[in-house]
Amino acid sequence: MQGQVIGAACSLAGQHVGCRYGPDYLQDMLLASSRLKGKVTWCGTVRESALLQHETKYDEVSRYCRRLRDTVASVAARPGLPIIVGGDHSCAIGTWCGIAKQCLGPMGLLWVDAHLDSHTPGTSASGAIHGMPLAVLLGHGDAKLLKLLPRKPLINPRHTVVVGVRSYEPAELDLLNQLGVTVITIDALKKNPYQVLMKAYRKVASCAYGFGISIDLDAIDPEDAPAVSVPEPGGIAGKDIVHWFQRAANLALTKRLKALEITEYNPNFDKGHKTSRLLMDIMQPFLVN
Ligand SMILES: [Mn+2]
Repeated sequence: MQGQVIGAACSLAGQHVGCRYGPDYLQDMLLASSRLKGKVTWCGTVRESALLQHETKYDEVSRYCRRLRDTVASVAARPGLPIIVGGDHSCAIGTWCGIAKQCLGPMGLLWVDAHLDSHTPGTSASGAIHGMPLAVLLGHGDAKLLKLLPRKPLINPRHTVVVGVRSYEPAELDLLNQLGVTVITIDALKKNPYQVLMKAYRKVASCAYGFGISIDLDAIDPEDAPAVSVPEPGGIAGKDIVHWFQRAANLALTKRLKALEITEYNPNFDKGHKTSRLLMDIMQPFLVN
């Protein structure tokens, strides 16, 4: 399938401005790549605009996510696989609200991340909105962000799995447990990563309304993916994640895949294109079927 790539050049909800430059950098890399030649089209980049007077961060992030949502929805209405490259992970609110317009009910979501991203304004010490998108998609959080959702919850908790987790606060885990979301910590992957990862994938992909994949690059070990704003040691090995998606992309269930999102790429921290190459390795198997 052809990849229809959208850049989500946002960093306001994160902790490093560098994320904002990820999509421009990746656009050059993707379009120059011989192995992806003819397989991807760059459909444009959604950029942040300046903070208006009296606006809060929630206003601004919701304004940005609304624009991203509408761009993603128009790309998703055309043939091909929408691929969203971020940007801080708050872009997931815009991405999946846009994709949801193609689904008849709450979809499944595979959330690959070192963190749970399930804070609400009441539980977050930092107030960083990139730590909240999964809670919003499940219907919990700031009212301005929730207003963007075409249905609530946007995703089905029974077909939502968070994978690669190793840094979180108890309140986030409580919320996900209460909603029935499956959380797979990095320790649970150690013994037999493929078996656990494929089981997680099937659980998400078996959702009758389709499913999405949202990857925060910090799920991967910083040795293999250094270009992230919040590195957490001891992550999923780069080769394991590539192998996982190579196998998963071949499953018949993958026909239900609505979009792929890869976030938190911060080019300032990359080492010799290590992370951007890995990002292309992750994307590639979904483009040949
Ligand atoms: Mn994240």
